[in-house]
Amino acid sequence: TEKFMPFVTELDFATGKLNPEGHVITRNLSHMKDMYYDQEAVRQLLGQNPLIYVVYNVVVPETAAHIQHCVTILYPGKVGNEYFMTKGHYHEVLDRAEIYFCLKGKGQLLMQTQDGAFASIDMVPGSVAYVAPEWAHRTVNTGDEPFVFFAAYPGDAGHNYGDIETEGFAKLSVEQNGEAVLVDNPRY
Ligand code: M6P
Ligand code: ZN
Repeated sequence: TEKFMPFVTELDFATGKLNPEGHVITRNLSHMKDMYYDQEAVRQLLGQNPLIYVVYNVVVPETAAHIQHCVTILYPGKVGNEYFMTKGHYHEVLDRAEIYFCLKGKGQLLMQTQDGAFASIDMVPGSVAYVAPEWAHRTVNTGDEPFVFFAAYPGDAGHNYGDIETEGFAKLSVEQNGEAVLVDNPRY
């Protein structure tokens, strides 16, 4: 069999973009409108349909031998009081872990398990967070500039959005008096 050849991707620290860009995923509000709590605020913003985040994925085979890696640029903003966030997911192969490395901006990494545990980690440039096996993960931009982080995870992990699309996370990250706070998600 042919050897898979080593290669490099350049990450621009100023913008977070990869070169080559790889597989690019863009998510606007319309792609995740049911995931925000304040549905009246969603309706008001949908005309404008803001870009919430972009993921640049280095393309490697989706097998356990490989390591998927990507950069996410999560833009600043809110839907009502709730900060812009990623959809969040469990891994399809549930016990696959992940590493998040914050390069720019600031945010929160929200995590939860199927048996009801919840955890959050504040991310600033230099924070290297370990998403342990079996924990769902979502990021939130709590700052006023793009929150940029690099992620790496086993090639066969996959993404399972199912549980999260319907119930969300146990906590919402909202602005209260200029501060980011976690409150119970009434829909959870
Ligand atoms: C990180 C990684 C990716 C993920 C992306 C966006 O970069 O965890 O695998 O796709 O965040 O998150 P989501 O897929 O939950 O929208
Ligand atoms: Zn993941």
